[in-house]
Amino acid sequence: QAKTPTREDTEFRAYSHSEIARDAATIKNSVVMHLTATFLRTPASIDSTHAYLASAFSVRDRLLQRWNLTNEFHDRIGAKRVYYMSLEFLVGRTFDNALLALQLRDEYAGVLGDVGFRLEDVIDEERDAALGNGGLGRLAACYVDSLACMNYPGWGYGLRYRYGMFQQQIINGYQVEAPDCWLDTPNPWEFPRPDVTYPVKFYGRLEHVPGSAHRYRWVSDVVYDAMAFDMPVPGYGTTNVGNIRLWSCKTNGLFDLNKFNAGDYAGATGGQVAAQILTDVLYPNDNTNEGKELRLRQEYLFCSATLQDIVARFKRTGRPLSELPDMAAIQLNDTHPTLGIPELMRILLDDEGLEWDEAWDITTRTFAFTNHTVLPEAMEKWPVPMMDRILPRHMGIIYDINLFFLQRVEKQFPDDRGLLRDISIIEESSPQQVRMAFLACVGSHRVNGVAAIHSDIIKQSIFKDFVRVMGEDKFVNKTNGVAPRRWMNECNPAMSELITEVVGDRSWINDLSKVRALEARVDDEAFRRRWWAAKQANKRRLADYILATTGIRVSPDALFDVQAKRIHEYKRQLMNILSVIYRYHRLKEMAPAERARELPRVVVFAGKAAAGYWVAKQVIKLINAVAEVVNADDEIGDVLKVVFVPDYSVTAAEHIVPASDISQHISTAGTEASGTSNMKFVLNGGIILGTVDGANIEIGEEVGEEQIFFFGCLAHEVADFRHYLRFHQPKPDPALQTAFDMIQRGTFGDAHIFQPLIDSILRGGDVYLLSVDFPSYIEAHKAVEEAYRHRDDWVTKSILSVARMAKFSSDRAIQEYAEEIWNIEPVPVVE
Ligand code: 475
Repeated sequence: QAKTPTREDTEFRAYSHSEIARDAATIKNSVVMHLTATFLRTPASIDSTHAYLASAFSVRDRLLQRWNLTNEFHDRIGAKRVYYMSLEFLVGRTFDNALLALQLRDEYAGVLGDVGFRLEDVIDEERDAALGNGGLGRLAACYVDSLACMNYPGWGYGLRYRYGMFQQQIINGYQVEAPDCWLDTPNPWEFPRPDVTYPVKFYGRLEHVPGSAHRYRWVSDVVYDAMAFDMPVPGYGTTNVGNIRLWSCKTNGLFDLNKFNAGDYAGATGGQVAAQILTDVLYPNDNTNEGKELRLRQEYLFCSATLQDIVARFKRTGRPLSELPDMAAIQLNDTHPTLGIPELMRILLDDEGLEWDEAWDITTRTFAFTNHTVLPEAMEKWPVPMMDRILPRHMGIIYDINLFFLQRVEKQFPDDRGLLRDISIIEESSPQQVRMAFLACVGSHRVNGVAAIHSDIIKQSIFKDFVRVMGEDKFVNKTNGVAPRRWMNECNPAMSELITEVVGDRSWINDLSKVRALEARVDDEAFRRRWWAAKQANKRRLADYILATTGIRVSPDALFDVQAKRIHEYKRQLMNILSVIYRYHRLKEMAPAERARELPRVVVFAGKAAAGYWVAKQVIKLINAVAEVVNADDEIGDVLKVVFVPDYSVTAAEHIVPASDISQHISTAGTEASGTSNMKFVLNGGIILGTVDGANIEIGEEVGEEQIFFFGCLAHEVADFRHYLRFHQPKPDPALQTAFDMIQRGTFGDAHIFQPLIDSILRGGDVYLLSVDFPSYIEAHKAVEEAYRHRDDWVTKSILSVARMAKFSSDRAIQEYAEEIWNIEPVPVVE
C-alpha cells in the first residue's frame, strides 16, 4: 500500500530506461567516446590500460542504467530489502564478470580485436578489489552476487578502504608486505555519491533529556563525515543490478583556513588526515581479533553511517518506525558490525524519541547474526573503558541491554549466579570487556553457523547458555555456498562449455541443480576424454601462471596437489610441508628405476599470513626453503615439484582452482567453521583430501564417499587428545620423525630458524594435533595416488562430484537466508 511517491512517467524517464543498444557499432562508439572524452586519448594513442578503462566505462554505463532501474523499481513497489553488513567484501575483478552477466563478452572481444587487443590481455589490466582477508570477505561477495542474480532486493554495506589486502612478495623465502594502492588508477566500478554523506560522532559527553527515561543528547566536537561510494553488482541473466555501498571517511567541515592563515599548514589539514585514517586500511587479520582502538572507531563509523542510511531510506516511505522490520532485514557478517545494534537503539531512542521497549522490539526483529569461527583468538572483546571513552552513549545502551537481559535470565533461573556471570555481555575481567558475540546474540532474532557441524558446535560451546535461556529455535544452520558465475562459468570456460552442452543451455549458471545431468554422461567415453582434456588445459594454464610468477617449470602431466588459503596454524600448512619433506626423503632413498615409477606430483601452496603472525610467516619460509632444495635436485626432476605461488588473491584463485587434481582442506577437526574453497575446487572437478571438518562433511555426503579422501581424528576426539598432549610429549611416528630429522640436519638451510615450528609440536602441546593425524594423513596420500593411477575411475569421481554439488551454490544458501531469516521475496524488475 504505502508506496514511495513516484514521478509521472515522462518521456525522459522512458528514454533513460530504454536499454542502450547492444550492437557492435554502438559498443565501439561508446568505447571510443570514453577513450577520448573520459581519458583524453585517441584511437592512435590507445594502450591496453586505456583499452581496459574505456571498455570498462562503456560496460559501466549499461550497468548504471540497470542499477537505477532496479532501485527505482524496488522503491516504487515498497519491497522489503536485506542489508548485508560486512567489514569485508573480497570482490576481485568486475570487468569479465560484468561482460558475462550482460552477455556481451563476444561483442566486446570483437570490438577490442578490431583495435588490436586480445580481451584476455585487457581483462588482465584490472586490479582486484581486495577489500577482505579470506573466507568471510569472499562469502560476502558471493552472497551479493546471488542476491542480484536471484532478484532479491538487497544491498551490501561495507567500508571503502584506500589500501586493501596487502600485496605479498616473497623475498629470500620470506613474506614481505607491500601496500595495495588499488585506487591509484581510476576505478570504473565505483560511483561516488557526495550527496549521501552522514556525520558520525566520537567521544564527548552525555546530557540526559529531562522528563524522559532513556533519552540522551550526545555532545561531541569530534564529528567525521562518512561518504558513500556505490559498487554495482551485475546480475547474470537478469536486468537486476545489486549494490555494495562503501563508506569513505573525511572531516566534517572544511580545510581550517584560520590555522592556514596563521601559518599552521600541517594543522590546517591535520583534521582531514585524522579522519581519513579511519578508512585508510583493511586490518589484515583472518580469524584473529586485533583489538586496536582504530579498529573500534572503524567499526563504529561503518555502523553509524549504515544505520543512518537505512533509517533515512525507511523514513522516505512515510511508514511508522514500528514497521522497520517489515521493510529491512539486517544481517551481521560476524561480530564486526555488531555496534549496529546499539546504534539503531540510539537513533530510535535519542533521535526519534521512542520508548525503550518499542525500540528494542524493532531492533531485535531487524537484526540477525552469523558466526564464522570458534577460535578463541578471533572473538571480539572491547575494554569497557575504551568503549566508554570513544562511544559513551553506546556504552550506556549496552549496559541497559545487559541489565534487562540479565533481569530476564534471573527470573528464569533464580539463584544461578554462575549463569549470570557466564552469560553477561560484560565480562568481569580487569578491565571489564564487552563480549561482542554475546551482544550480537542478544540483539538478534536469529543466530547461525556456516556449516552443519559448526552450527552444532556453537550451540554446545560459546552459545550453550543462550540456548538454555533463549531456546533452541533461535540457533540455525546456513551452510555456506559459492557463486557459480565466478567460480565455474568465469574461471573455467572449458568445463563450463561441456556442462552447457550436456544441459542444453546456460540455465545451469543460475540453477545449479541442472548440473545433475552430467551423471547420465559419466560412461560416455568421448565425453570423458573431453572432460579430462578440459582439466589438462586448465593445468597447462596454471603451469604458465606458475612459470610467470615464480620462474618454476612444472609438468601438466603430474598430479596437481593444491593447498590455497590463508596461512594459519589451524589450517595446518605445516603438516602438508612436513609430508612433502617425508616424500622427498623417500624419493631420495629409492633406486632411480623405482623412482621413475613414482607418480609425478606438483605440490602448490598459496596464501597470505597476517603481517604480525610470526609462526605463519615461518611456515611460508619453510615451504620456500623446501621448494628451493627439491626443485633444484636433478635426481628428483618432475617426480616432485614444490611451488609457493605468491600474492594469493581472488584472481590468482581463478587460475589455481580449476587446475587442481586434489586440493587439501586439512584443518584440525572442529576448527574450520565451513571453508568455501573446498566447494570451489570440487565444483571444478577436483577431489578433496581433507579432514572430517566444516563443509567437507556435507560435501562428502553429497558427492558420495568414493569421491572424497577423508583422514584424521574426529571433532569429538579433539578435547581428549589435547588434554593428553598438554601433559605428555607426543611420540612422532617414524615418518614425522624423518621430516624433523631432515630439517634439523640442515637440509633446507639454517635448522635453527625452523626449530620453533618443530617445538610447537614437540614442546608446545601440539594444539592442532599434527602428531596425531600425521600417520593417517600419509595413508590418505597413498590412497590418492593409487586412485589417480586409475585414470578411468578418477574421471568418474570428477564428473560425479561436479554433478552432485548443487547444494553448494550460494544461490541455495541465499534462498535459505531469504526464506528462513530475512523474510524477503524475489522481485524481478519489470518496467
Ligand atoms: C572461516 N575472519 C571459514 C568462512 O563463513 C568460513 C575474523 C576476525 C577478524 C577478521 N576476519 C575474520 C574469519 O573469521 C573468517 O574468515 N572465517 C571464515 O569464514 C565463511 O568458510 O571456515 O574460517
